[in-house]
Amino acid sequence: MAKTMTSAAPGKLERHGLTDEQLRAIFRNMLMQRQLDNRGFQLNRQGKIPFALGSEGHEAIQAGAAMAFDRGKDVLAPYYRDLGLALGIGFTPLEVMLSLFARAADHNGGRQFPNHYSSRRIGMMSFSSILAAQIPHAVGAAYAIKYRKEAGRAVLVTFGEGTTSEGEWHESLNFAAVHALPIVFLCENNQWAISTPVDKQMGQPEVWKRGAGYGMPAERFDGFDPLATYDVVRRAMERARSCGGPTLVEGMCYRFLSHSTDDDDRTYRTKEEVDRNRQHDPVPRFERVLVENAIMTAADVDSMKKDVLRETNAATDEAEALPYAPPSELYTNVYEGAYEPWQ
Ligand SMILES: Cc1ncc(C[n+]2csc(CCOP(=O)(O)OP(=O)(O)O)c2C)c(N)n1
Repeated sequence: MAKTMTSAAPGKLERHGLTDEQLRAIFRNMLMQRQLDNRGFQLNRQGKIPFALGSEGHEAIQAGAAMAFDRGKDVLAPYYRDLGLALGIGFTPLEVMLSLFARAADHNGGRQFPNHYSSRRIGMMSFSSILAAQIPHAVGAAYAIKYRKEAGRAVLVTFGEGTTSEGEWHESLNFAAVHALPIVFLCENNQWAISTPVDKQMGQPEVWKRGAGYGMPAERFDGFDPLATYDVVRRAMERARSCGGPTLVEGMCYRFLSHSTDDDDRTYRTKEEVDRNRQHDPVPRFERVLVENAIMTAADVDSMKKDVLRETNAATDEAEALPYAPPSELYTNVYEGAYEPWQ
């Protein structure tokens, strides 16, 4: 498969079969991602939550990839920056807030790291903080799908480019290729791994090129363009679902915020570099595409933004008002039975 960089210059609409409604859903996801991201950082600075991660700059790649996911059939093995993928396959803003506030009603009972969701309901495995830990799990799920002959299902696994230096990444790609598993490896290349830039991470800076070494098709695309992302991920998922084997795809994007609320990116990269990349911000860029192609009017965009803010505020207030898990449940699902470590 050839390397492709699909252009999404404002004014040009390559819709890849998506309806107007689906295009608007992608845009709403991108707006919601950004709103929730900013809310997480605000809540952290207000001292209300201990930690938040930003996916700013990943909106297009995640909203586009989520549109290629078949809900109820496919399995998502995400990484910690995948807010938009989670939202795009059916996770709700309230569920996001329950995780950030670590409330008892959270799927993990408020015990996971904030921003680390999971949901059996929508086929989403638990987010991992351990780089690449999700990748052998995803390959295992793909192996199970093949073993049970469940054609029509596939696994989508995601990771940053820094994670491709981990041993599990290489072992997983090799195993998936040998067994022709139904899986898509999606690299969200935001060009930084906390403070490590790509040129200090790898000798071959184009992750997709490693696909050839494992004997699987690979493709690189413009990850600031949700429709180019959709096109590439959809083709790869269809290939996986129809027993065609694994694919490695790499979306080029940029991390606009610090790695998390725990670091300050001004200590390792210049403001000029961030500003330069901001000029290609995928959110206003896709807004222009939709307005110029009469998919939405400026008034529609304005009303959608207000609606997203309203929903974010309501989810924030609702989650904040809910209780933490009671101390008596500290060891629930940690130790079997009534055992308590101090006994
Ligand atoms: C096994 C392991 N090693 C190191 C870390 C610390 N760590 C957390 S995030 C990160 C950078 C990962 O970068 P990348 O995979 O490019 O994803 P990004 O955060 O840029 O989206 C590192 C080194 C970790 N969590 N797990």
